Amino acid sequence: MSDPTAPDPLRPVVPYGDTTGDAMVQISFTLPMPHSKIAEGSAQQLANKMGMDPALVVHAKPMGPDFTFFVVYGRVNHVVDPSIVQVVERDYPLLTPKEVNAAVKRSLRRRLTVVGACIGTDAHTVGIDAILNIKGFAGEKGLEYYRELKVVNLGAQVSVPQLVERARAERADAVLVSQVVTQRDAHLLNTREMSAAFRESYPSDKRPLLIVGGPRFDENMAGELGVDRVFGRGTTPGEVASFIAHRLAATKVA
Ligand code: B12
Repeated sequence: MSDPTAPDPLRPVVPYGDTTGDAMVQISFTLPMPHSKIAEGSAQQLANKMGMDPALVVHAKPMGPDFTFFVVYGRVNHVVDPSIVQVVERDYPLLTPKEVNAAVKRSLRRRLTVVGACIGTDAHTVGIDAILNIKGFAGEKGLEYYRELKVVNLGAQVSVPQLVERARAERADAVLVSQVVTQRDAHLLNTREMSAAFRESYPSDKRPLLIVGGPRFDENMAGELGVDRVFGRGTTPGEVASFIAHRLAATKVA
């Protein structure tokens, strides 16, 4: 039974700094200015303009001759309302590898092929490897461990045409794409290019499941990006395998 004296987790809150309800936060940023008192004053001004009052520069470090990194501590005057926050909740059950294998076997009667890659110029392979490689992540084995999954990991800096071509050659059931670099919205542009290419290259009922992941994606953006699911930071292989089993096994059986 839930504790009737426990605070409502969806009640409005302010940040906690030193004491409950003090609304103190700490932010960090870099200004393109050499370190000086004027630079510190400028950092304080920025924090004030962002709604921090008082704002205290607690750390300033020159980053080369022309830049300074700041940490500013201060009070904000905003209250957050968790009851109106929208998040993507997991809407499928978490399965064990054994259960995923059984679901694939039952519904497809063959192994399910997963093709994965980092696309564009992105060379950050640790994330996709955490999901695909047998050694896995956070104590969970990666998709290569699953007997009924065939994993083709194309590695880094794969172009969209190369990815589509390989997905077709492998008859991929699911395509997993990683995007870690977000400079100039590269992750969004590359993902849109990728999903458009798959839509162009496949009839809608034959297209593989498109899954994208990376630490700075907003999981709410799947529709906007033209993919079936977005996974953010801290994703584990089991979550991804369960999603694939849930979506593919469900559609093939239906
Ligand atoms: C290791 C690293 C590198 C290594 C990469 C080695 C490799 N083989 O991957 C090297 C040294 C090559 C590198 C290079 C660069 N890097 Co770097 N790098 C990092 C670092 C320190 C760690 C990334 C990492 O491995 N995380 C661990 C993994 C497990 O986490 P993850 O990627 O988030 O993955 C998880 C989830 O996001 C999710 N996930 C990820 N992908 C997918 C895909 C699918 C399908 C699914 C379901 C889930 C999923 O699941 C994973 C497990 O939970 C980060 C900073 C940081 N602390 O994050 C910077 C960082 C990503 N790098 C950065 C930059 C700028 C670069 C360079 C441009 C630097 C330069 N000037 O040369 C180059 C770019 C190279 C290139 N062409 O891409 C910036 C990116 C900034 C931005 N806004 O885009 C970061 C954030 C550092 C920083 N703070 O500035 N980097």
